[in-house]
Parts: sequence; C-alpha cells; structure tokens
Amino acid sequence: MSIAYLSLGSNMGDRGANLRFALKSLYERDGIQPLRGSAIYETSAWGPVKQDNFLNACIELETSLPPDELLTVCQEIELAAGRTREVRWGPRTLDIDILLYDDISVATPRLTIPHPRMKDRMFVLVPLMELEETVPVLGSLADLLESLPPQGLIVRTDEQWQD
Ligand code: A4P
Ligand code: MG
Repeated sequence: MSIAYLSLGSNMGDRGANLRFALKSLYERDGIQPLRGSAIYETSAWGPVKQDNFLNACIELETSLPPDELLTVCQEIELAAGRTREVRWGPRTLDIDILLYDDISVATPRLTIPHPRMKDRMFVLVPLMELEETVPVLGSLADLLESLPPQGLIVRTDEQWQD
C-alpha cells in the first residue's frame, strides 16, 4: 500500500457539493481508501485567469493503485462531476491534482510528482499543513509558506465533508 495526497478544488456550481462528490467517489473506488481530510478553505483564485473564489482542501489516502492509475481515476471523477476542459487554469467544477505519492518523484508527459506548482500555492500548502508538517522532497511546509508572497484570501469555512 502507498500513501498519496490529493488537492481538491472547485469554483463553479455548488462548490461544497463538488468536493463531497469527489471524496465519495474516491471511497467507492477499489484500491483507494481515503484516510484524512483537511478543513475546506475559501481561497482567492491564483494565477493569470480572473475568476471566482475557490473552495480547496487536501485529502490523504491509502492506495494499491500505481500513480498513473490513480491519475486516471482522478480524471474520471473530474469528468463525472461535469468538468469540461476549456481555459487552462480557468474555472472548473472539480480539479483533482496528485500532490505526493509516497516519497517518489515522477516526471512523465502525463504526470509530475510532487505536483510542480504545489510549493508556490498557499491554497495547497495551508490545508496540507493540517495533515503533515514536512513532506518528501519538499521538506517543511511552514518554511515553504513563509517564502511565499501574499496570495489574497485563504480562510477555513464551515463546509463539511458529510452532507
Ligand atoms: N498532470 C501532471 N502532473 C499532474 C499531477 N501531479 N496531478 C497533468 C494531476 N494532473 C497532473 O491538468 C493538465 C494536465 O496535468 C493533466 O492532463 C495531467 O495529465 P488539468 O487538470 O487537465 O488542467 P488544469 O487544471 O487547467 O491545469 P493545471 O496545470 O493542472 O492547473 P492547476 O495547476 O490545477 O491550476 N486558484 C485557487 N485558489 N484554487 C485552485 O484550486 N486551481 C487552478 C488550476 C488555478 N487557480 C486556482 C486553483
Ligand atoms: Mg489539474
């Protein structure tokens, strides 16, 4: 069994319901056992596209799937949530990124682990810090966070994982 961390994000439709759908869908998959979830955060949109605030969270899971199969499952769940791919970095009903998978590094055309932009993103580091203090390859999450410029809003919400 391996341990992986996912980042979940949504800024279209019922954002809380989209994150709950993602967690429920992961539970239903063979070879995936979600272990812990962070709180759900409201965050300003990061990046070049001006868009509505996101809800973001991180999940820790145990899995028997290799990284590329885990990515396929994540993409199937994104599609099932009604995600269409239009603008890169644009609005989405559901985005699921693989942040970490044990202590391995992957660099293929389809998959990069650790996620190449996680270290720059408070909306990833803040929820992940609820689950781990330090992570493979990248080290202390608090140190990474301290090195970042302000990124607008990042607040815990009352949004729950259960309906
Ligand atoms: N890919 C490579 N490595 C990975 C990985 N570790 N996990 C490939 C997941 N996918 C990975 O992603 C494009 C391709 O990345 C995939 O086909 C996969 O093979 P995508 O999800 O199809 O497209 P995207 O999400 O538009 O692009 P990208 O680069 O993944 O965008 P990001 O980086 O996910 O950014 N602001 C806030 N506050 N919160 C957010 O959640 N999200 C984005 C999207 C922008 N701003 C945001 C947020
Ligand atoms: Mg993505």
